Amino acid sequence: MEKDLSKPEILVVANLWPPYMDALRATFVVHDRVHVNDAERIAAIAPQIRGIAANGESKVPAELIKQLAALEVISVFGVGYDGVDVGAAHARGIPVTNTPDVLTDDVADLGMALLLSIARRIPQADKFVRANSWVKGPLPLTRKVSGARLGLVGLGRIGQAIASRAEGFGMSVAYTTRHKKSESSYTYYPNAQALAREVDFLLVITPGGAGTRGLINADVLSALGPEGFLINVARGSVVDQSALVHAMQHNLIAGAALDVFEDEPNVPEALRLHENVVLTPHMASGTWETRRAMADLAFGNLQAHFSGLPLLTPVAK
Ligand code: NAP
Ligand code: 8YV
Repeated sequence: MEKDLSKPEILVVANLWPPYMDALRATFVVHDRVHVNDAERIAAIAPQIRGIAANGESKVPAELIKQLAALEVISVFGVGYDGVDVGAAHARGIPVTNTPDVLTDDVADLGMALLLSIARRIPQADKFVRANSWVKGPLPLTRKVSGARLGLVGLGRIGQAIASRAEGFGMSVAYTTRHKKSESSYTYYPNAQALAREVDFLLVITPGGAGTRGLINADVLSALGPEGFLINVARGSVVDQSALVHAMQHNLIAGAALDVFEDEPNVPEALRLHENVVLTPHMASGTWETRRAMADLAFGNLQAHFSGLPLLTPVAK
C-alpha cells in the first residue's frame, strides 16, 4: 500500500484500545510497537516519527526519545505517565499529554468496589455459593465498612473522589500527601506509616515513578496491622510487593485488594493463591464510557498538536 505522505507518522508503544487505534489509523501513518523487537525497522522509520501514542503502562525512556530525532509530541492514554521520561521529553521541547479527570469517577468507583469486596469477601462468597458450600453451613462473618476509618495515600483528583464516596458510607477520612491540603477538612498525617496506624483501610492513589517507589513498605504494613486492609489502585511500584507477600503470609495485615502490580501482567503465585486478597487486572478505568472519553482526549491532543492548536491536557513542565 502507498504511504500517505500528508499524514504525520506516529509510533504506538502500547497495546491500545482498538477503537482508539482505528481513529489513529484514519489520521496518521501508524507504526504499531515496532520498537519492541525490531531494531532494524525502528532505525529505518525513526527519522519520520513525529508523535508517540502511549498508555499508562507504557515505557518511553530517554533512549527512545533520543532515537526519534523528529519527535514532536507524546500522548498518553491514561492519567499516569510514570513510564515516560518527561524530563528528557521537555528538555527537547517535546510536550507530553495525558487524560486527567475523564477517568476519575471510574477509578474511584473501583477503589470503593475493591474496598467493599475485600472487607465483605464478595469474591470468596460468590465462590462459596457456586461450590455449593452453603449447604454445609454459613459463610464466616466479614468486616463492616460503614463507619470504618479510611486512610488515603494521595488526595488528588481520584483521592478526593474516593473520599466523597467514602463519606457516603459514613467513613471517617484521613490522608497523607507531601503537601498538606489547606482546603481539606480531612485529618492529615505527615507520612504513610503514621496514617496506617490510625485506619482500618489504607487506600493508595498516588502517581507511580521514582518519587513513590516502595512508599508502602514493611513498616507501613506493620503499622496497618493484623486488622487492617490495603487497597492499591495507583501503581504496583508504590507498594513493596515482597513486603506485601510477607505480610500476607504472616497475617501481619488482614487482607489486600489490588488492581495494580509490580510486573504486570505477572502476579506472584503467593498473591494469586492467597485466600485474603481480591485481585483485578489494572481495570480501574476500563468501562466503555471512560475508555471512549480517554480515547477522544488522547486523540484530541495529537490532533491539536498536528493542527497547530493548543494542547488539550499537557503535563505541566
Ligand atoms: P493527582 O490529581 O495528580 O493526585 C496525586 C496525589 O498523590 C496528590 O494528592 C499528591 O499530593 C499525591 N502524592 C504524590 N506524590 C506523593 C508522595 N510521594 N507521597 C504521598 N502522596 C503523594 O492524580 P490523580 O488523577 O488522582 O491520579 C493518581 C494516580 O492514580 C495516577 O498517577 C495513576 O498512577 C493512578 N491511576 C491508576 C489507574 C488504574 O487503572 N488503576 C487509573 C488511573 C490512575 P502531593 O503532590 O501533595 O504529594
Ligand atoms: C489505564 C491508568 O488502565 O490512567 C492511568 O494512569 O493506569 C489507566 O487508566 C491505562 O492507561 C490504559 O492502559
